[in-house]
Amino acid sequence: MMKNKINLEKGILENYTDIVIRKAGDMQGFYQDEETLYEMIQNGNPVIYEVYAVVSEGEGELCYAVTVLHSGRVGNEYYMTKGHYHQKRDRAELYMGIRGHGILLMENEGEVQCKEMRRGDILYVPPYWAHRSINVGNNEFVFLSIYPGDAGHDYGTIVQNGFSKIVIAHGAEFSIEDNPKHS
Ligand code: M6P
Ligand code: ZN
Repeated sequence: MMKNKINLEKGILENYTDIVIRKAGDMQGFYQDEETLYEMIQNGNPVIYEVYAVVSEGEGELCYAVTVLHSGRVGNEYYMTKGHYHQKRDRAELYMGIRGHGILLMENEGEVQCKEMRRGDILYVPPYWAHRSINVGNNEFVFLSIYPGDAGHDYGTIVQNGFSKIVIAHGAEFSIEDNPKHS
């Protein structure tokens, strides 16, 4: 697939090779409020985010994806992606905001970076940094990501330790706080 198109208004990638839909039930172990998450799973198991990707695996290749992160909360924590390190830790990634208002939370050896992302913002995830996106807005948060074909996703470390910070809603505002479950 040499040519492709994103509908920038809708944030839809026209031709994708892979789709991942993550519902509340796929997010167990990632949120603080396990009880509320469980209730959500019982009451319709809503979609948290969708990833439309063009995947070219292998060294030297590039993959890219449009992620549609829905607006919502699990307790007072915003809808977010699982977050991951790259299996090959020295692989970087590039993000560009398409629609909505989000945060890119990054972490490496106890150091945390937190960047807001809106339409047109370009954010660089350096090698070795774990990354998670969080929708702090009232509409869908949509962004493009580009990453090496051999990067791979390591979710295990995040499931085990979490990120050291969490993003919490206080009315219409958000705040970044220490993760009490972080180990
Ligand atoms: C971005 C990229 C993808 C990733 C997706 C969802 O589009 O980083 O590689 O799969 O976000 O994030 P996660 O895999 O952490 O759920
Ligand atoms: Zn990545």
